[in-house]
Amino acid sequence: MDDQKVLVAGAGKSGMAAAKLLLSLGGEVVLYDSNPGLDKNKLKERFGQGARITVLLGELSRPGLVGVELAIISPGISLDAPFVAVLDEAKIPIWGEIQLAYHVSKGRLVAITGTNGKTTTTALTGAILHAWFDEVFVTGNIGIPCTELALATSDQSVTVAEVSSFQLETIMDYRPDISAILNITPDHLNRHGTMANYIEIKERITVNQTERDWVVLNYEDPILRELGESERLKPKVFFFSSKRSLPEGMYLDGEQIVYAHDGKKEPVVHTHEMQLLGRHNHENVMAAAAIAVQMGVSLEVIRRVVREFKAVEHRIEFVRERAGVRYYNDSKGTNPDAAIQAIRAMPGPTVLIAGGYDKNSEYDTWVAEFAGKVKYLVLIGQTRDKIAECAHAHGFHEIMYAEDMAEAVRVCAAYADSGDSVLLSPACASWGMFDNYEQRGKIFKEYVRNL
Ligand code: UMA
Repeated sequence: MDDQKVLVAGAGKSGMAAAKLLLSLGGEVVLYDSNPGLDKNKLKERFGQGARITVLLGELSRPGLVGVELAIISPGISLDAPFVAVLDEAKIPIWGEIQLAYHVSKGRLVAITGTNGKTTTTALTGAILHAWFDEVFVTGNIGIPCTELALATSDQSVTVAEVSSFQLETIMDYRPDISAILNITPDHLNRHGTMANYIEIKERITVNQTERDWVVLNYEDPILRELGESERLKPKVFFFSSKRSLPEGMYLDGEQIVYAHDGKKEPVVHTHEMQLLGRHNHENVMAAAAIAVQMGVSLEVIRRVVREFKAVEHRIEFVRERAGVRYYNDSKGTNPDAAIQAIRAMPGPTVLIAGGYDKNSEYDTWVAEFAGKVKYLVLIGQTRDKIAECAHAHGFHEIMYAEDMAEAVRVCAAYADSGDSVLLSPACASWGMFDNYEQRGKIFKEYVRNL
């Protein structure tokens, strides 16, 4: 990498971290962002005086690529973006940001993907491994770019990475020692086009794995069961199940998580001891525990950390109780499937805030979950009409519109009775009204705390 001239596409978190990494390796960087409104000088200043970096904004043309040997692309950028054609034409190879991090990282790698639950599972796996190993890094889609921590890794370290389909789309030889796919349900179809394409990209987490490696898979997800039983898969398979006992693997027996191996059945943890709510969280715990046992962590340590572990921010996060109403922030519920899990996890009648940016999702299965649980639906954002239409078609008519989050929270506080829950779980992305789901969740919490 030293001395190479590399184009880094995207000046967000990933692009900035990738550029810094390349510069510390002795390379030269062309930082490119399609947004012409960014401030070139401010961006350059963030790399310090004399850094070998050029910033290009707006449209990318061939002259800007002179001497460029490699391009590193940020996860949020689709391969259909117009400038990618310019890179292709110039025959410049394109690596994803996680591929660059992999290229320079040392030690063992655990990579976790899935449509939902990956942030919780990554954080929990990181916490368990922290309690066992000296050097553990938790990174990736969870919010810390892999390239930010790559140089800190060592032969002894363990990296736990949350990886999204956006990141997996542009891997080359990325090979985790242990991978996990938690579930695959429709999401990001506006970017990936078809479900078949989305599945293929998610399954790429295993493509470079060998017989020495492991993949942890959800036995109750038909796509993943088929993958686990297929000839094309090279790594060893560890299944977990929330519905049936397995001869080998991790499973839920009533309310007890059990680890079955070598003819033994060992209790891991009882769900009542956990602070994480909902069946989907039991699956996340099983996946994290499965990874940890493969890494040699004792069941005693796994049990202790699982008992102490609290929900990650924005994932069915309890905010406060006011006038007998409990408020939950599930801003990370950015697709219908994630939002279903949140509704199921609610203890009783619920006033739900939903809506946002349209990712071409279908809302039928999510709306079907409302029966007997959701009292009122408060809609915000671009998808308001599409969701309202779908809800009416399913016989759900208790719908209100709010112009912004402030109004949504006010409406909920007015309509919720003591014993009810108010849940922000939008089933949609945040874009259009907010910068990202974190900002949406923080704003919700602020309004709730100020009630
Ligand atoms: N940009 C272009 N051209 C384009 C599109 C975007 O230049 O065609 C530029 C934008 O102008 C912007 C930059 O790219 O300046 C943004 O890059 P990015 O969208 O990759 O955002 P980062 O800040 O680098 O954050 C990314 C992940 N974002 C996405 O995948 C959209 C973060 O995941 C991740 O935490 C971070 O890297 C660190 O690894 C967020 C996310 O929404 C949380 N992920 C999706 C999800 O969880 O569903 C996949």
